[in-house]
Amino acid sequence: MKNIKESELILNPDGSVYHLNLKPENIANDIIFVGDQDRVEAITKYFDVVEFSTQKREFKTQTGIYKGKRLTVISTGIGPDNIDIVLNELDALINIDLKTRMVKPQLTRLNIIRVGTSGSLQADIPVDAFLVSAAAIGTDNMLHSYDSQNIQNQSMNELFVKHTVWDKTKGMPYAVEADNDLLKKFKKEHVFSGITITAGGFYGAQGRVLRLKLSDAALNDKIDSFEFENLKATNLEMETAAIYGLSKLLNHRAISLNAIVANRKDGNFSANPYKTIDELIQFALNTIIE
Ligand code: R1P
Ligand code: URA
Repeated sequence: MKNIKESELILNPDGSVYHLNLKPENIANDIIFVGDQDRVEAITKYFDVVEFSTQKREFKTQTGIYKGKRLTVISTGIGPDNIDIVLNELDALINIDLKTRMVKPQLTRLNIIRVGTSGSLQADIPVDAFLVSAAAIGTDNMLHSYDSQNIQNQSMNELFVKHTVWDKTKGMPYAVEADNDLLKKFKKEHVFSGITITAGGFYGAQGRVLRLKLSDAALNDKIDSFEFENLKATNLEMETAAIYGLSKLLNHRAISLNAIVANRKDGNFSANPYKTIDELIQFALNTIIE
């Protein structure tokens, strides 16, 4: 095996990975992903102790102990392109020897828990609900840079393309499932579950019209009625499919928890999204330590 060149795995002068500014000892094996950098402290304020903090660009990281368990919280910023950076650099921190630049013979698995916000596609999944993504379909193309056909659910891909009469000039959607053990753990009675659609944008890519005409104005209505093996397409956000896809490829476990802040069917937005997010944070933390 050859070592990885400096141009491919870039390290900062202090030996930390390029974008995240982290060294291997700075992270726990259980990592919470959030989009918003201010949400990192909204989580770690519940920790017994915070042992490490850093920030570079939108990537803010804190590691500490919650009720005896070591956890890392990291903000990814918005979108699947950032997930490409975060997951590759986290994996490098634990599975590549940064001194020899060789992949380690013994690989370590991370548990990744996304705590994010999302828009519901279903009238019966109201604002302020919690939702766990049993699977995700990425419409953003990020995963297609990798040899990933084997980890995609091809039957779900095909049905989604057929059902939505997908415009192939946009690139192909990719369907990936959640980690089964984490899904069982987080799928409580009060938590909705379904297929999350991950978009590469917030406005046009999620069917929002302000001043611009959409290329397919009926797309959200077609997505709403999509079902695969008793799972409905439930919500739209911007990271889950990328997290599920790269985690499967790198052999990490991932689950995505969503605070529903918008309902695209009835046009409502949560009256107090920060309260809902705080409740989801507490649910996530207490379920992680179960
Ligand atoms: C868009 O407002 C952002 O909110 C959602 C989307 O996935 C996107 O990142 O997640 P976060 O609240 O975690 O950022
Ligand atoms: N985040 C999204 O990406 N979409 C929504 O509708 C709400 C939050």
